[in-house]
Amino acid sequence: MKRVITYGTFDLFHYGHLRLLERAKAMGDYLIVAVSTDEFNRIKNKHCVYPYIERAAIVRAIKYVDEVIPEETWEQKASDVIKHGVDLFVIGDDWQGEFDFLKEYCQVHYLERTPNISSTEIKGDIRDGKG
Ligand code: C2G
Repeated sequence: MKRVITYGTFDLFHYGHLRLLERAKAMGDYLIVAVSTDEFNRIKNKHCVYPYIERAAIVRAIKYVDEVIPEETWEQKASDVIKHGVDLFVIGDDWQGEFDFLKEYCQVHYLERTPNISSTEIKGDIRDGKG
């Protein structure tokens, strides 16, 4: 059974997130998603609309997702890969090259980011009364 892992904030869950998870699952048999905690998002300087408990619940409800774990630090990826017996690390290509160090532990693949959608753009559209 090929085990895949990916990481992200997944705030204001949208089609770009869904396509990432769909493609990540299609590359294996079991998909673990590490969802950034509120504390880690502060480290990432990422302001979220939804708290971790809600973002994790939404991701857990996605049919492509088999397990959700918290992402609390930048440094946890290698130990996660080992602890969870991960074969493949996947993330959007906005991170191209950033996680190549994980090739020591598992396969690494960057998936094309879905254009023209992001949590930031959604917030802006709502603020501007679009849609
Ligand atoms: N994504 C995508 N297309 C979009 C928006 C996001 O494919 N239009 C992907 C991102 O590339 C990422 C995942 O969806 O793989 C989650 O995106 P974010 O919630 O923005 O996650 P990010 O803040 O990039 O956190 O340690 C890694 C970080 O936690 C990643």
